[in-house]
Amino acid sequence: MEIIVINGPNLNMLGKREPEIYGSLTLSDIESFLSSHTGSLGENVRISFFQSNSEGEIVTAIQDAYGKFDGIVINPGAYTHTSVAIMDAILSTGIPVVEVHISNIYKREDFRQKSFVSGVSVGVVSGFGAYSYYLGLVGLVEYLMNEDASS
Ligand code: CA2
Repeated sequence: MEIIVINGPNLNMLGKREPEIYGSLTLSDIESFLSSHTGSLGENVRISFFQSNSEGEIVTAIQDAYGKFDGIVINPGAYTHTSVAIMDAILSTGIPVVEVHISNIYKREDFRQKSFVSGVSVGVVSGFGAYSYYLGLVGLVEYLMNEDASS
């Protein structure tokens, strides 16, 4: 089972600024944590990573995932709240997606409480810090295993 974890704009700055909101781990720390824990989710689970600050590059990464990846964990960053293009890319590939957020977007400003991605996702994890990525990954693997079993 091939999973890609996609991170959107400014998430490459994790651990460098605003630790009170986004924690002290860097994106590379989070990716290492996920890589070292995929084995416990099943011996056939493999994980890849992609980050971009550009909406178009994220759309292309989602399109390119078609035929290569079984599922996507995505933190679209601020594009969560604005991007019809990312929503359409997810719909166009039909790849199961789990949306994750470090902060609880529903406890923050009004503009963060709208997500274009939630409605095209299998599920959403928000507010558990860096651990949201792991919880999202566990949920996605479970979803894909059940999907396999029922097809
Ligand atoms: O909570 C999340 O994971 C967010 O997706 C993070 C986005 C924000 O726009 C979303 O509303 C919620 C922002 C990521 C910015 O990351 C930074 C990391 C370090 C320093 C500054 C920003």
